[in-house]
Amino acid sequence: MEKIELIRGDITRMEVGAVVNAANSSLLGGGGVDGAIHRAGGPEILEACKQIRAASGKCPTGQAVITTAGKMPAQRVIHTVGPIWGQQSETESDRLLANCYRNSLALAVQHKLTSVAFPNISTGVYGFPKERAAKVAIRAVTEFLSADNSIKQLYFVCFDEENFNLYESLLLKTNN
Ligand code: AR6
Repeated sequence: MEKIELIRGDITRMEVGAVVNAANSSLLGGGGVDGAIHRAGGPEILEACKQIRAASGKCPTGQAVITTAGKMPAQRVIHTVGPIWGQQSETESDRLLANCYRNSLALAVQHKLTSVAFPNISTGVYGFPKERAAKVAIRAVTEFLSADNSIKQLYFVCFDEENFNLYESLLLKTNN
């Protein structure tokens, strides 16, 4: 799938329509990529998240919401909440993680954003096995992109080497 590109690095530097954040259901920030995004984008992002909280409450697992990207080069941030590994069955975890990718892409389409950068949702603090998560992510976005023409470029931005290597070999397989 030539619309998918693999990158090793920091997602906060991506010049894209939307950077996806691996948030928690409070939407009020945290560590990992969430902390990095709030630091890089500045307080405007938290302000926008607080407004969403006030209007709509917590964000359920698998769902996504959109805010400003503050000072980051991206246009918007899409905050999605990945499943915590061990809190539900393995198949339910897969389904919820796939929902994160699908719902984030659907929100990007709704907002006419044509490029999206994803971190490796749930594979940090939330403990989702990395290879399993990569397979779910690749399948979910590939299915979405084959049915959609508006997203032109999708980036998997891997921060750690293990995820980068996994995606590299799995994406090679899906291309051959
Ligand atoms: N750019 C890209 N990826 C990153 C960056 C970065 N700057 N920093 C970390 N990662 P995690 P989760 C990768 O723990 O497992 C937060 O506290 C990291 O290597 O950020 O979904 C939230 O508030 C890992 O592969 O998210 C939630 O409470 C991936 O991002 C909770 O953590 C995801 O790791 C969510 O846990």
